[in-house]
Amino acid sequence: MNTYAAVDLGATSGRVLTGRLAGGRLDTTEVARFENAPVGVPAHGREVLHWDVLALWAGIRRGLDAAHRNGGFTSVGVDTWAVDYGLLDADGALLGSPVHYRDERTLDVPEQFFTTMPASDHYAVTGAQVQPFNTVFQLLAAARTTQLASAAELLLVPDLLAAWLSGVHVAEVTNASTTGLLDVDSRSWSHRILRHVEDLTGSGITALLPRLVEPGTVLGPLRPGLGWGDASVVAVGSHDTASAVAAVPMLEPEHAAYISSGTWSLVGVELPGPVRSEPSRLANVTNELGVDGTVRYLKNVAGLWLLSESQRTWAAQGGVSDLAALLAAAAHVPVCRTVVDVDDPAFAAPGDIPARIAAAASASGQPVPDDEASTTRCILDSLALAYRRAIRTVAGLADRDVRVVHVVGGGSRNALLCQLTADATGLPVVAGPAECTAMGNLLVQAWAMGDLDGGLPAIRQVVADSTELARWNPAGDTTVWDQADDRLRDLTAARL
Ligand code: LRH
Repeated sequence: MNTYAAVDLGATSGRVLTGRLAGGRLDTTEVARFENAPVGVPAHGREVLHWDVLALWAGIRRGLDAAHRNGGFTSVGVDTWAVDYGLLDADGALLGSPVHYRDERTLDVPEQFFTTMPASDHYAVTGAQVQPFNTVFQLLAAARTTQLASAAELLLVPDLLAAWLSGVHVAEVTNASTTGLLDVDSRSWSHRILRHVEDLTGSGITALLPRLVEPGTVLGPLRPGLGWGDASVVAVGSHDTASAVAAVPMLEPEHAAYISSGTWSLVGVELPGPVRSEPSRLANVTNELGVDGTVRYLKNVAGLWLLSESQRTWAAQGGVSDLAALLAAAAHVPVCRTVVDVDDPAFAAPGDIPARIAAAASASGQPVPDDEASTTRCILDSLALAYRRAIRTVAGLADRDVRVVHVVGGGSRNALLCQLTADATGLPVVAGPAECTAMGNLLVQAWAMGDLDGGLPAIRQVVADSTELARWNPAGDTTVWDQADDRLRDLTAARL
């Protein structure tokens, strides 16, 4: 029987899990978990935020050592967050640690880029949302320094790690679709966009990019010498959100919306093809590529990072920072007393989120959350409201009749947030699995290794049969949410 190993790296932690299929169920075991902490390094006259990719590689090696000792594994796949990359020289040596997408180097780049190419032209090709951190903007920022000049190859982070495991250099397409360089129709690099970026930067970006592969491609055996045998390295949905969406237990995908709830909340629907209408572009909805030829039509909404970053602040200040205690206290705070726009750029950078929330509340004339409980409640109410808005936007633009909301990822364990999401949307919420990303990673391997037939429906059936799902019914009356939404609309309009 095959054993699959999933390397699943999130923005705050990484883990290695193993999984086996037995009787139509997936049994998983977490064999290692390690921290993923960004590191600031002085450069260009400021502090540049990097990922510590060598520490991550060390954590992965420890995890796969443990998996090897616990009975071994026959295949392995890697997924991580999107958009970030490492540059390699002509000998394959890594040129510095990848820059973190939350680094500020790209803040002014999209605006400049769109003076050279209409945003509607870019969206017509890529279907990609505009986020300052998209790879295309990172490359334009990198081109202001000498960084690109010595590079021979660019590998997105999960592809870099898969290359270190297998020696095979590719770009897996689900993650490549977050770069802003891909043609979403043909699922291939867009030569038009690449030529444009080359003209702007004077550097040969096209030559840096490896060949694309679809998820489910077996790249080859592990490099000899790693000490874990000759397991196959599989390109899974290497974008963590693609792996998560592949495993959302949607039994009727055409009537379901999903929220992949972790550091970010990725809120969307699954479609057979992209939507690139003008209203879709203006709503900044993205068309990311999914497993099995699908499109993930979704919006990036801020996520539980707002809460974890607040917990970090409270811990440093000697306040209450335990999640269970915070949620228990937040449950007693009246609903929607204070709501903020969770996607306000003011909340994007690491730091004192509670102070920024208090400032936003005060600036908008709402009660100022002045303790941990009321700040936590403000974050959760505001997230639920943002989910409601994103689901309505996405469903409207894709002409979908959404009847159920699936919440997966760490946030699916947050009972208060799930109930608030049901109440705000007026829809039932099905919560779980929490380890959806890792399950999607493992089950795409099962599919690639020939152990599972039937693509996504088969993967989702296994997830549904392997997980205890929780169901949250909406309260019914959404008046308080309608009013809060009006209030927030005014606030957002004021900001824009
Ligand atoms: C979630 C995620 C998301 C991206 C962001 C950079 O982890 O991959 O889908 O937009 O990180």
